[in-house]
Amino acid sequence: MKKLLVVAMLTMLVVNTFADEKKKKVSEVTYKVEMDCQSCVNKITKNIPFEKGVKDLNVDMEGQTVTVKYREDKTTKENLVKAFEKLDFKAEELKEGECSSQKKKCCSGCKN
Ligand SMILES: [Cu+2]
Repeated sequence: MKKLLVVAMLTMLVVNTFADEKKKKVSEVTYKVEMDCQSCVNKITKNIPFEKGVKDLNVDMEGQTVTVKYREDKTTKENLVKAFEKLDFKAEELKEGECSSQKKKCCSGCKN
């Protein structure tokens, strides 16, 4: 009977650890962001990484996209959009397979 209790406690511990890991999950989101020149890019790379929950940032000026890695327990996609808005950029989530901008060039990398 005691053994069963130990097993039950261990199981709970494992489940708890698992739940914590889930909370710390890092997600990735790509936004369509209109960037005209290097100073636009600089503005983003100098500010967005300091937003709460942001782990990593990748700016693609050619493709007019910004990919952000963020902690799901610290921020949301909506919060990140607001962060872009604060810098006067309109960020729109890029759905998978979708072309990122009006520029035809970018479409070479698209899946459709
Ligand atoms: Cu610019």
